[in-house]
Amino acid sequence: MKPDLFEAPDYYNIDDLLTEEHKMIRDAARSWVKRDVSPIIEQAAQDAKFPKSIIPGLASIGAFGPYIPEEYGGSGLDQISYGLIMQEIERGDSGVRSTASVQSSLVMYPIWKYGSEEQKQKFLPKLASGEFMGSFGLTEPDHGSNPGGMITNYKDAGDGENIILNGAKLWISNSPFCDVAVVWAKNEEGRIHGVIVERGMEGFSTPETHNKWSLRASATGELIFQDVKVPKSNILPNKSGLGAPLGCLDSARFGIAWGAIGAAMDCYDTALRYAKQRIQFGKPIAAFQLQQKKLAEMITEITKAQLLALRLGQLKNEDRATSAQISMAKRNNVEMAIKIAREARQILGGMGITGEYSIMRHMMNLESVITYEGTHDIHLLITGLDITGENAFK
Ligand code: TGC
Ligand code: FAD
Repeated sequence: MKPDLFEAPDYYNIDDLLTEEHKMIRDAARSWVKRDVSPIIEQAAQDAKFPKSIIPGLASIGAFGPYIPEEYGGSGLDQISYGLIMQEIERGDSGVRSTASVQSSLVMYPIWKYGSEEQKQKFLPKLASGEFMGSFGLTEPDHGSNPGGMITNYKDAGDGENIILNGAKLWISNSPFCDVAVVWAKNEEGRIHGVIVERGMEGFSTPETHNKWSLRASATGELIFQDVKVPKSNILPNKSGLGAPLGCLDSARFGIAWGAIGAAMDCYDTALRYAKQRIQFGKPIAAFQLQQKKLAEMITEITKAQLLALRLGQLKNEDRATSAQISMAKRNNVEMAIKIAREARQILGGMGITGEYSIMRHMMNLESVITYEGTHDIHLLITGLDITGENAFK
């Protein structure tokens, strides 16, 4: 792969709206990605292997629980810092950002928000340091966009101490190597609860899903529960119902809205540099109007997405961001990134399909990003419901 020459576009001087702390956190993540992710990520994707060697680095830049309070091992940062870290990581690779998103927003967040003090003390510091890695099991083979229909369930073991968990989750990021899984399951009354399942519990297995053309540097798999005995003390006590997992998704979708900007910036920056250097018909291809149209539209869309994410971050810092606003940003920014990846690929001609450049990897990764955490269609329907009051899901 070519050396990482990334220079971040900031067409509207958005840096002026960030604090010195924001910029410091962002720049630390950016340097780490250049030094520790860029040199290895193409090979990891080609080999379809999550590079576990980067886990300590992710912890060191605050990617595991950026906004979780320091007393639990988190970094105690604001939401804009969280977004900027996700942007920089996804600039490197969406699969690496996935690992961080799941750990922070889908594993640490529910334990922090819905867990008991004992659960927080037991799990959060180890998750923040990367000693424990987590996964989040909501999707099932027959329940993707409609998680409320889930069939994974538990019943009382009758011994006063345990529950018995049965079911299966599919498409689970980090599952093949997770130490703990936050699993959403129905109790005997059909109410959804979060349960912390730990590796080693009998009847719990995590087979890997192979042959993916997307997010190849992220490990994806199943979570299978066959009469797994789980202590009742592992049930998250402080929130139940579908709103509990959906609340976690709000936090993860926010991170994706920022992360997608990173992937788009990398594609744009690569294509711009290439267009200035590649000579055809005696001129750099950047001098042709057709290529300028692509590049000009890319920087316009990136700038709009940056402003959308920043405003959402401000609202989230004030605890005023609605789920529907988060959906709009996730949907818009991922679509923006995937379109830019496709156009950028064309600017590189044949070179664009090789692993010498990051663009094709970003493009394939974004096919997952536009589907997970709520598909492109589902987020449109969330906006539709919000503005019309009419539910078009069912
Ligand atoms: P609905 O009746 O609308 O809602 C049920 C309850 O949930 C509440 N709620 C929310 N709460 C917090 N945040 C949100 N975003 C919420 N959306 C809804 C709602 O108020 C209600 O509460 P209550 O108290 O009245 O019961 O539910 P529905 O069954 O009609 O479904 C709505 C729908 C389709 C929007 C929702 O289910 C949905 O978002 N579907 C998409 C599923 C999804 O996003 N799955 C993601 C799986 S995790 C993943 O992909 C990780 S990838 C990670 C990575 O690698 O980065
Ligand atoms: P379906 O729900 O079957 O949707 C198929 C199509 O139908 C889509 O185009 C959808 O938009 C459309 N559709 C569905 N319902 C409607 C409707 N009401 N109106 C109009 N159109 C509709 N899940 C987890 O729980 N944890 C994870 O860590 C996780 N990681 C993932 C990693 C990867 C790489 C991938 C690909 C997925 C991951 N997922 C995870 C699952 C992901 O959230 C689901 O794939 C996603 O929610 C869509 O579900 P589905 O694939 O079952 O598609």
